Amino acid sequence: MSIKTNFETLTFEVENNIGVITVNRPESLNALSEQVHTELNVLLKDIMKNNADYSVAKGLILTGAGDKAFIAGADIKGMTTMSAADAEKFARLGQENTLLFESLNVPVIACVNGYALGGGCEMAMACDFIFASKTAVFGQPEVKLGLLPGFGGSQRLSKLVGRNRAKEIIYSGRNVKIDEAKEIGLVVTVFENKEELLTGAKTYLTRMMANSPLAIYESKRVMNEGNDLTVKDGLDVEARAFGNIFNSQDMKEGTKAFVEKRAPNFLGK
Ligand code: DAK
Repeated sequence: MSIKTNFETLTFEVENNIGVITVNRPESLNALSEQVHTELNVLLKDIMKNNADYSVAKGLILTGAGDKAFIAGADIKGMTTMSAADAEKFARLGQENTLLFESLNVPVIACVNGYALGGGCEMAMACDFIFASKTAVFGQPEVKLGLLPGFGGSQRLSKLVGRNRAKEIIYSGRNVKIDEAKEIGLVVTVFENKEELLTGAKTYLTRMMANSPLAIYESKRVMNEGNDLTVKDGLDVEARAFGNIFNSQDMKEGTKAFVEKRAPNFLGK
């Protein structure tokens, strides 16, 4: 694997084809400084470049170091000295990272333990879905700081939980605890504690790996693309992808294995 893994604010470890990205600033509750976004940008682009054949990972996890937080937001201290030009650069970098998570060819699960506030909630929502422990607390408290969500929260929260609920959460800046987060569909699965959360996400990804990585990626691509389209245009994207996948080895292998009553051996191409 020829990808950079030695960062100051992140760790990246791969085991059994599952890559775990950990934001590693526990002393600041993993707040997103410019350095975190810069390093994340390098890592995500590296994964994109090297993972076309799924040799780096077939699934990814995004999480935060320590017991208290996933990510407690953008680094508020860093923002106090930012010029407007710095802020724009910071916003573009953060937004690009959320788009990179959505473009990666493998599923990305946000594993949220503790606070996922502001930019932290936004990074979690850019992943394919969110697993959380019972201590997870979500929120978009930007209005309390005279800001508004700047890494896509104003768009993605509405799509996940509905526009009215999203407005209510953003205007109030209030915390959303785990029971509510599960009830409104922000969180898919809840685990007892951080250890069970990470083990559970890895078990989930391992089971998923029996399926065709290419078919999973195409499903992800079509669903993300369709998010910005009318149903009619989205159906067109789906039909084209459905036709294209008939050229893949995985489709031939999957259907053949079914007929031959055996487990398929997918290659991701
Ligand atoms: N930034 C920097 N440091 C933070 C931080 C943050 N977001 N959150 C916590 N910390 C630091 C604390 O300052 C403290 O450090 P020391 O003061 O001890 O050096 C350490 O982490 C431990 O935090 P606390 O002592 O406060 O711990 P508590 O358990 O008492 O409280 C808390 C935990 C999460 C309730 C509290 O820390 C808190 O309210 N944190 C801030 C949460 C927040 O408001 N997050 C949203 C940030 S706004 C942009 C794009 C996006 C954004 C901005 C701009 N562009 C377009 C330019 C996004 C904005 C946000 O995310």
